[in-house]
Amino acid sequence: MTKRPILIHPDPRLKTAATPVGEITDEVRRLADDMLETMYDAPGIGLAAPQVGVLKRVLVMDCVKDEGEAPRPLVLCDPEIVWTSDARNVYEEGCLSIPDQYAEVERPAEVEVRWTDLEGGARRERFDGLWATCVQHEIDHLDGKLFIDYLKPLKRQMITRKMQKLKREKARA
Ligand code: K1U
Ligand code: ZN
Repeated sequence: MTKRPILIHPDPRLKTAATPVGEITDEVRRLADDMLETMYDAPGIGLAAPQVGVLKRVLVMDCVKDEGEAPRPLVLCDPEIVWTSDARNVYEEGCLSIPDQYAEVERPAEVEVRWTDLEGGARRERFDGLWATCVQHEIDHLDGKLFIDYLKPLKRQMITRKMQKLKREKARA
């Protein structure tokens, strides 16, 4: 397992729709392993392949919060939302590609998702709470969408400028 660098917004790869993985190969399994290592190290509760510069439809997540509870790493290849609840939920989201910036985003409270697992099996599960928020945030990444795209233009612009400054400073260091 290798930790990979996480792209920081703005980057054209974060605005590009990723392509389906199709068949599960060793390369996809290696990518998923690296993404889990990168996510846990960050630390984060989710990560999508475009965030590590790979434009493939793969995401990982683990929203287990309690210290005493066993981790539940999930790898979703080619995920599709097949049902959303009418009920909606507001959560203050963050993003590993937009460090230290948080904003409230409203999304469906529950979603049902279909995906392919690392053994090539078809999976389907209903998510709620933080899991539902996280899986929608990660599928947005696969479609080239960021949580700041839900914000008013002025707020989005302000965050983008902060990130440009951060990237300039990092490049100089
Ligand atoms: O996709 C990402 O950038 C990861 C992001 C996922 C996410 C967070 C909040 C709402 C929706 C999706 C993160 O993991 S940001 C870091 C974070 O939320 C966190 C970090 C440590 C402990 C608990 C949460
Ligand atoms: Zn994100």
